[in-house]
Amino acid sequence: MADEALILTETDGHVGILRLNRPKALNAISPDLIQQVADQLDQWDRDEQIYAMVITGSDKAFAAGADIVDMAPRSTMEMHQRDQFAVWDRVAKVKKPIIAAVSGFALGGGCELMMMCDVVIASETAQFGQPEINLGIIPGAGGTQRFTRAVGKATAMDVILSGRFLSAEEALDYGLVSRVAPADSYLDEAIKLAHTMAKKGPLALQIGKEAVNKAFETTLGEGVQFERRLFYMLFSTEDQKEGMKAFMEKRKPDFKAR
Ligand code: DAK
Repeated sequence: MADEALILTETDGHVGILRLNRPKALNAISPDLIQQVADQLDQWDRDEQIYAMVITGSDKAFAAGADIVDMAPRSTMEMHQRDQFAVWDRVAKVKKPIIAAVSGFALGGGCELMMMCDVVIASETAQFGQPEINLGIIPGAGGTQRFTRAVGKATAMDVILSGRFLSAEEALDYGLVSRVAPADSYLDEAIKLAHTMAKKGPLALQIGKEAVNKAFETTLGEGVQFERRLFYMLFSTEDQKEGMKAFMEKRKPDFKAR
């Protein structure tokens, strides 16, 4: 029998939906799995018909971390030679918006993958953590940085140094996720949000994502200058002309990603 696919994908209008599919291992992220995720997201990023993406897992686990069984025997040089960071980093470089629809465990690399997305919609059953400390390591795919930027130092230290999990409600309070939805509708809500985004100007979506992400990389003054240049740039697009014309003509805009 052929191996089960590690990811399942579908498109719904202008939205790409990717499901992590190693349910028996709680979607533990093996090198092959993250490679396939990055390849698929890159493909949709280049696809002119896709405007927004959703990543999800199973109801029990978004992903319980990088694959511990795969990592356990590795030497320092093996980890170095495989340079797995490069493939993880590709997820954070996707230009189009990505919504994570998270249920059950989002731990370690699973939480890090989620934090590379732009919006997180959590099921009320979701649990979040960076429990690498239990394994004698620390987060390796940006967890110490992105988790800290999301929740602040006090909570980041509490969670990362103890290995404890946050509930969905805590994650919402701390700003790690943007919404909590009932267990039977979190995915629908994420897809609905992706469709809402997909109705906007696709170029403005990408530029808006780039501008918000810049806030984590620069000073306020430089960030505002960066925003201003991107703002001017959008006045060279047909979508800006169409968006403002449609407003004045009291009709819905017909954006063309041009
Ligand atoms: N890796 C491999 N298998 C895993 C796994 C993981 N992270 N998490 C769960 N599984 C497997 C279990 O071994 C078990 O397999 P079988 O025994 O059935 O064969 C199956 O999934 C079901 O798990 P449990 O029986 O343990 O289920 P429970 O409901 O009792 O417990 C749990 C659920 C999530 C609390 C528990 O499974 C657990 O503690 N899992 C490990 C969580 C964890 O420590 N995560 C952090 C892993 S370290 C890097 C990039 C990223 C990273 C590192 C480097 N580079 C770019 C180089 C990230 C590192 C990590 O994420």
